[in-house]
Amino acid sequence: MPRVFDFNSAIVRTPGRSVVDGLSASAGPKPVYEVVLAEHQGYVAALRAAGVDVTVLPPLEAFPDSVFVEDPALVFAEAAVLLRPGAPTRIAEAQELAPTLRARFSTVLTLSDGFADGGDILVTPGRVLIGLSARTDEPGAAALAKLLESIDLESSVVRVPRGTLHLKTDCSLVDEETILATDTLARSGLLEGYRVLVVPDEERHATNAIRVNDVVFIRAGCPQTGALLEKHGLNALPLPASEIAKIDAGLSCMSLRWFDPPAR
Ligand code: CIR
Repeated sequence: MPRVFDFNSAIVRTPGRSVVDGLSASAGPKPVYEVVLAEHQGYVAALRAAGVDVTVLPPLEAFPDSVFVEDPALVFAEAAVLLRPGAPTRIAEAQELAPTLRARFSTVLTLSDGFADGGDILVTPGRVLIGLSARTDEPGAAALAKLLESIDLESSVVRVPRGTLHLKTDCSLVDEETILATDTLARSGLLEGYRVLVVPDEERHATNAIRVNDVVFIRAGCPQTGALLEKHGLNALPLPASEIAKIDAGLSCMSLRWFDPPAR
């Protein structure tokens, strides 16, 4: 039985040159295209080294944030869900992904109400957390909970602390019962029932990690988080992501990952 972080398949999208105009909540410097591309290539190589078959989609210049394929869709072994991203410049990214998902999943559900970004969805064993944020609203969360129920997935709706882009900006699942999180999220009560590893404040950007099979990808330059995970018996793999961080992104956003059961 595969664990929720066992993946053998992933979809990514090569960043276009327009990625430098990706959305950002701050007025800081724009990312440098070549460095974003190098970070993306390192990420794809790490997924492949972890045993994942990666499909690389071509860049979409009309959508600066389309490299962050996690936001317009959700994927599970049993089905895919096309979402409605909450940023007006991103909503049409879902239809760009639709043909690829339809070719891989026999069931592709479509969110028809409200807005929801994949970055707000944390999949844990037995429960999917749906975060309400500036991108995911109540109608979107309620419609998504219904779709998940139709594929036998239980969910709970939680409120993401104000000022946090997505639920997974501040947390990630690192084993069946453990979540790596910021202190703010740990104190919010929203992770009740899980063991929480709190990242030191100066490394708060390390919380957007991803567990892929037996490795946890974390952002490079976060040694305390690496040590925290190692102490917990986990294998941390640091990956450069400081350039995509300039447009508010982290490691989970750059792929859709699932376990494709071998044909019987
Ligand atoms: C955005 O604001 O939509 C992009 N610049 C960053 C998206 C990051 N996605 C994620 O955390 N799932």
